[in-house]
Amino acid sequence: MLFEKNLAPQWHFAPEILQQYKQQGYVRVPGFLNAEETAQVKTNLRRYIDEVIPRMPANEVFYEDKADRSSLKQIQRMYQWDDFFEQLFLKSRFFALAEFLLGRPAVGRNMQYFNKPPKVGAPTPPHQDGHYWMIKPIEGLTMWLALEKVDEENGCVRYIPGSHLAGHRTHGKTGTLGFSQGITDYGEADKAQEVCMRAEAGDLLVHEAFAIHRADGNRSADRTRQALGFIYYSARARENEAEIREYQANMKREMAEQGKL
Ligand SMILES: O=C(O)CCC(=O)C(=O)O
Repeated sequence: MLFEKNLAPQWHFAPEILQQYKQQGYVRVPGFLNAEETAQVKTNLRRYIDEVIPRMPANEVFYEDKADRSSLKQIQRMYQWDDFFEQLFLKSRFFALAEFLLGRPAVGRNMQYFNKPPKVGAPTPPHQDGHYWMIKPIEGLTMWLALEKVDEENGCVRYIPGSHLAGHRTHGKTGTLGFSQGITDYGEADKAQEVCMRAEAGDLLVHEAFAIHRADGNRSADRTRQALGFIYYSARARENEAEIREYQANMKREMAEQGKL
Protein backbone atom coordinates (compact mmCIF):
# COMPACT_ATOMS: atom_id res chain seq x y z
CA MET A 1 0.00 0.00 0.00
CA LEU A 2 1.42 3.38 -1.00
CA PHE A 3 -0.30 5.55 1.56
CA GLU A 4 -0.84 5.18 5.28
CA LYS A 5 -2.27 7.74 7.66
CA ASN A 6 -0.30 6.45 10.61
CA LEU A 7 3.22 6.27 9.27
CA ALA A 8 5.55 5.19 11.96
CA PRO A 9 4.93 1.51 12.63
CA GLN A 10 4.05 0.45 9.09
CA TRP A 11 7.42 0.28 7.47
CA HIS A 12 10.69 -1.20 8.53
CA PHE A 13 13.75 -0.45 6.50
CA ALA A 14 16.87 -2.61 6.36
CA PRO A 15 19.76 -1.25 8.45
CA GLU A 16 22.04 -1.68 5.38
CA ILE A 17 20.14 1.13 3.68
CA LEU A 18 21.14 3.55 6.43
CA GLN A 19 24.69 2.19 6.51
CA GLN A 20 25.22 2.72 2.77
CA TYR A 21 23.57 6.14 2.86
CA LYS A 22 25.95 7.25 5.62
CA GLN A 23 29.07 5.74 4.07
CA GLN A 24 28.55 6.68 0.42
CA GLY A 25 26.25 9.68 0.78
CA TYR A 26 23.70 7.89 -1.37
CA VAL A 27 21.87 4.61 -1.53
CA ARG A 28 19.88 2.71 -4.14
CA VAL A 29 16.73 0.90 -3.01
CA PRO A 30 15.74 -1.42 -5.86
CA GLY A 31 12.00 -1.96 -6.31
CA PHE A 32 11.00 0.61 -3.70
CA LEU A 33 7.69 0.74 -5.58
CA ASN A 34 6.35 -2.45 -7.10
CA ALA A 35 5.05 -2.58 -10.67
CA GLU A 36 1.46 -1.86 -9.67
CA GLU A 37 2.42 1.13 -7.53
CA THR A 38 4.70 2.49 -10.24
CA ALA A 39 1.86 2.20 -12.76
CA GLN A 40 -0.42 4.08 -10.34
CA VAL A 41 2.12 6.90 -10.07
CA LYS A 42 2.53 7.07 -13.85
CA THR A 43 -1.23 7.16 -14.44
CA ASN A 44 -1.51 10.04 -12.00
CA LEU A 45 1.44 11.79 -13.58
CA ARG A 46 -0.27 11.70 -16.97
CA ARG A 47 -3.44 13.08 -15.40
CA TYR A 48 -1.38 15.76 -13.69
CA ILE A 49 0.30 16.82 -16.92
CA ASP A 50 -3.06 17.04 -18.74
CA GLU A 51 -5.22 18.55 -16.01
CA VAL A 52 -3.11 20.24 -13.35
CA ILE A 53 -0.32 21.93 -15.31
CA PRO A 54 -2.81 24.22 -17.10
CA ARG A 55 -3.75 25.79 -13.77
CA MET A 56 -0.20 26.15 -12.43
CA PRO A 57 1.89 29.34 -12.65
CA ALA A 58 4.10 29.24 -15.75
CA ASN A 59 7.26 29.65 -13.68
CA GLU A 60 6.69 26.32 -11.90
CA VAL A 61 6.78 24.29 -15.13
CA PHE A 62 9.93 24.13 -17.24
CA TYR A 63 10.36 23.11 -20.88
CA GLU A 64 13.57 22.59 -22.85
CA ASP A 65 11.84 24.75 -25.46
CA LYS A 66 8.92 26.63 -24.03
CA ALA A 67 7.23 26.73 -27.46
CA ASP A 68 7.22 22.92 -27.57
CA ARG A 69 4.99 21.28 -24.93
CA SER A 70 6.48 17.87 -25.69
CA SER A 71 9.79 19.11 -24.28
CA LEU A 72 8.48 19.22 -20.68
CA LYS A 73 11.50 18.82 -18.39
CA GLN A 74 10.54 19.79 -14.85
CA ILE A 75 7.53 20.50 -12.64
CA GLN A 76 8.09 22.15 -9.26
CA ARG A 77 6.17 21.66 -6.00
CA MET A 78 3.72 19.12 -7.45
CA TYR A 79 2.32 18.28 -4.03
CA GLN A 80 0.86 21.76 -3.61
CA TRP A 81 -1.54 21.26 -6.49
CA ASP A 82 -2.82 17.72 -6.24
CA ASP A 83 -4.04 15.35 -3.50
CA PHE A 84 -2.46 12.23 -4.96
CA PHE A 85 1.01 13.77 -5.06
CA GLU A 86 0.54 15.44 -1.69
CA GLN A 87 -0.14 12.03 -0.13
CA LEU A 88 2.67 10.39 -2.03
CA PHE A 89 5.03 13.03 -0.69
CA LEU A 90 3.85 13.48 2.88
CA LYS A 91 1.88 10.37 3.91
CA SER A 92 3.76 7.56 2.32
CA ARG A 93 6.69 5.26 2.76
CA PHE A 94 8.87 7.93 1.09
CA PHE A 95 8.26 10.18 4.06
CA ALA A 96 8.88 7.32 6.49
CA LEU A 97 12.17 6.50 4.76
CA ALA A 98 13.21 10.16 4.97
CA GLU A 99 12.75 10.13 8.75
CA PHE A 100 14.56 6.80 9.01
CA LEU A 101 17.60 8.13 7.11
CA LEU A 102 17.63 11.57 8.72
CA GLY A 103 17.22 9.98 12.13
CA ARG A 104 14.82 12.72 13.18
CA PRO A 105 11.45 14.25 12.27
CA ALA A 106 11.29 15.46 8.67
CA VAL A 107 9.36 18.04 6.69
CA GLY A 108 8.62 17.81 2.98
CA ARG A 109 9.99 20.76 1.02
CA ASN A 110 9.70 20.01 -2.70
CA MET A 111 8.39 17.34 -4.99
CA GLN A 112 9.46 17.57 -8.61
CA TYR A 113 9.05 15.82 -11.91
CA PHE A 114 12.31 15.42 -13.81
CA ASN A 115 12.26 14.45 -17.44
CA LYS A 116 14.92 14.49 -20.09
CA PRO A 117 13.11 14.42 -23.43
CA PRO A 118 14.86 12.40 -26.18
CA LYS A 119 17.71 14.19 -28.01
CA VAL A 120 17.05 17.56 -26.35
CA GLY A 121 17.10 16.65 -22.62
CA ALA A 122 19.96 18.74 -21.23
CA PRO A 123 22.68 17.54 -18.84
CA THR A 124 22.23 18.10 -15.11
CA PRO A 125 25.30 20.05 -13.97
CA PRO A 126 27.38 18.64 -11.07
CA HIS A 127 26.04 20.05 -7.82
CA GLN A 128 25.28 19.53 -4.17
CA ASP A 129 21.63 20.00 -3.25
CA GLY A 130 22.56 21.54 0.10
CA HIS A 131 23.99 24.48 -1.82
CA TYR A 132 20.53 25.32 -3.16
CA TRP A 133 18.60 24.96 0.05
CA MET A 134 19.70 27.94 2.18
CA ILE A 135 18.92 26.21 5.46
CA LYS A 136 20.65 25.86 8.82
CA PRO A 137 21.63 23.33 9.89
CA ILE A 138 22.05 21.83 6.41
CA GLU A 139 20.21 18.59 7.16
CA GLY A 140 18.17 17.11 4.39
CA LEU A 141 18.04 14.57 1.63
CA THR A 142 16.73 14.07 -1.86
CA MET A 143 14.98 10.98 -3.21
CA TRP A 144 14.87 10.22 -6.89
CA LEU A 145 12.34 7.67 -8.11
CA ALA A 146 12.92 6.18 -11.57
CA LEU A 147 9.68 5.91 -13.55
CA GLU A 148 11.32 3.98 -16.38
CA LYS A 149 14.60 2.34 -17.31
CA VAL A 150 17.49 4.76 -16.90
CA ASP A 151 21.03 4.18 -18.12
CA GLU A 152 24.02 5.91 -19.73
CA GLU A 153 22.10 6.61 -22.93
CA ASN A 154 19.14 8.53 -21.52
CA GLY A 155 21.00 10.17 -18.63
CA CYS A 156 21.59 8.19 -15.44
CA VAL A 157 22.32 10.06 -12.22
CA ARG A 158 26.05 9.87 -11.41
CA TYR A 159 27.31 10.14 -7.84
CA ILE A 160 30.77 10.52 -6.37
CA PRO A 161 30.90 8.05 -3.47
CA GLY A 162 31.90 9.63 -0.18
CA SER A 163 31.74 13.19 -1.55
CA HIS A 164 29.22 14.19 1.13
CA LEU A 165 32.03 13.92 3.69
CA ALA A 166 34.31 16.43 1.94
CA GLY A 167 32.14 19.50 2.51
CA HIS A 168 30.73 22.23 0.37
CA ARG A 169 32.24 22.89 -3.08
CA THR A 170 32.10 26.27 -4.83
CA HIS A 171 29.09 26.68 -7.10
CA GLY A 172 28.41 29.23 -9.83
CA LYS A 173 25.75 29.97 -12.44
CA THR A 174 25.14 27.30 -15.08
CA GLY A 175 22.47 28.87 -17.30
CA THR A 176 20.53 25.59 -17.04
CA LEU A 177 16.84 26.03 -16.27
CA GLY A 178 16.01 23.98 -13.17
CA PHE A 179 19.66 23.56 -12.15
CA SER A 180 20.92 27.10 -12.09
CA GLN A 181 23.97 26.36 -9.89
CA GLY A 182 26.83 23.96 -10.54
CA ILE A 183 30.28 23.14 -9.14
CA THR A 184 32.70 25.50 -10.84
CA ASP A 185 35.88 23.39 -10.64
CA TYR A 186 34.46 19.96 -11.44
CA GLY A 187 37.24 18.17 -13.28
CA GLU A 188 38.59 14.91 -14.64
CA ALA A 189 39.56 13.66 -11.16
CA ASP A 190 35.92 14.05 -10.13
CA LYS A 191 34.63 12.35 -13.27
CA ALA A 192 36.94 9.40 -12.71
CA GLN A 193 35.19 8.67 -9.41
CA GLU A 194 31.62 8.84 -10.70
CA VAL A 195 29.26 5.91 -10.39
CA CYS A 196 26.42 5.72 -12.93
CA MET A 197 23.21 4.69 -11.17
CA ARG A 198 21.36 2.59 -13.72
CA ALA A 199 17.80 2.08 -12.58
CA GLU A 200 14.56 0.32 -13.43
CA ALA A 201 11.07 1.74 -12.96
CA GLY A 202 10.26 1.76 -9.23
CA ASP A 203 13.89 1.90 -8.06
CA LEU A 204 14.70 4.68 -5.63
CA LEU A 205 17.94 6.62 -5.18
CA VAL A 206 18.45 8.71 -2.07
CA HIS A 207 21.27 11.20 -1.59
CA GLU A 208 22.47 13.34 1.26
CA ALA A 209 22.65 17.16 1.10
CA PHE A 210 26.34 17.27 0.14
CA ALA A 211 26.56 14.21 -2.13
CA ILE A 212 27.95 15.42 -5.46
CA HIS A 213 25.93 14.29 -8.45
CA ARG A 214 25.20 15.11 -12.06
CA ALA A 215 23.65 13.50 -15.14
CA ASP A 216 24.38 13.55 -18.84
CA GLY A 217 21.82 14.76 -21.36
CA ASN A 218 19.51 12.31 -23.08
CA ARG A 219 21.33 11.08 -26.22
CA SER A 220 18.69 8.57 -27.21
CA ALA A 221 16.47 9.05 -30.26
CA ASP A 222 13.18 8.04 -28.70
CA ARG A 223 13.46 7.32 -24.98
CA THR A 224 12.34 9.76 -22.32
CA ARG A 225 13.99 9.75 -18.87
CA GLN A 226 11.26 10.32 -16.34
CA ALA A 227 11.73 10.49 -12.58
CA LEU A 228 10.21 12.09 -9.49
CA GLY A 229 12.29 13.99 -6.95
CA PHE A 230 11.39 14.31 -3.26
CA ILE A 231 13.21 16.78 -1.02
CA TYR A 232 12.91 16.46 2.75
CA TYR A 233 14.58 18.59 5.41
CA SER A 234 15.10 17.79 9.03
CA ALA A 235 12.29 19.55 10.91
CA ARG A 236 14.82 21.57 12.89
CA ALA A 237 16.39 23.13 9.76
CA ARG A 238 15.49 26.80 9.35
CA GLU A 239 15.27 28.47 5.96
CA ASN A 240 16.80 31.87 5.28
CA GLU A 241 13.66 33.27 3.68
CA ALA A 242 15.15 36.59 2.57
CA GLU A 243 18.05 34.82 0.83
CA ILE A 244 15.66 32.36 -0.87
CA ARG A 245 13.37 35.14 -2.11
CA GLU A 246 16.31 37.06 -3.55
CA TYR A 247 17.83 33.99 -5.19
CA GLN A 248 14.53 32.94 -6.78
CA ALA A 249 13.73 36.43 -8.03
CA ASN A 250 17.20 36.76 -9.62
CA MET A 251 17.05 33.31 -11.14
CA LYS A 252 13.58 33.85 -12.63
CA ARG A 253 14.58 37.25 -14.03
CA GLU A 254 17.70 35.82 -15.67
CA MET A 255 15.88 32.83 -17.13
CA ALA A 256 13.08 35.07 -18.44
CA GLU A 257 15.67 37.40 -20.02
CA GLN A 258 17.22 34.39 -21.77
CA GLY A 259 13.74 33.36 -23.05
CA LYS A 260 13.79 30.11 -21.03
CA LEU A 261 10.76 30.87 -18.82
O1 LIG B 1 17.21 14.21 -12.63
C1 LIG B 1 18.38 14.55 -12.67
O2 LIG B 1 19.04 14.57 -13.70
C2 LIG B 1 19.10 14.99 -11.44
C3 LIG B 1 18.22 15.28 -10.28
C4 LIG B 1 18.97 15.96 -9.21
O3 LIG B 1 20.04 16.48 -9.40
C5 LIG B 1 18.43 16.00 -7.88
O4 LIG B 1 17.32 15.48 -7.66
O5 LIG B 1 19.07 16.57 -6.99
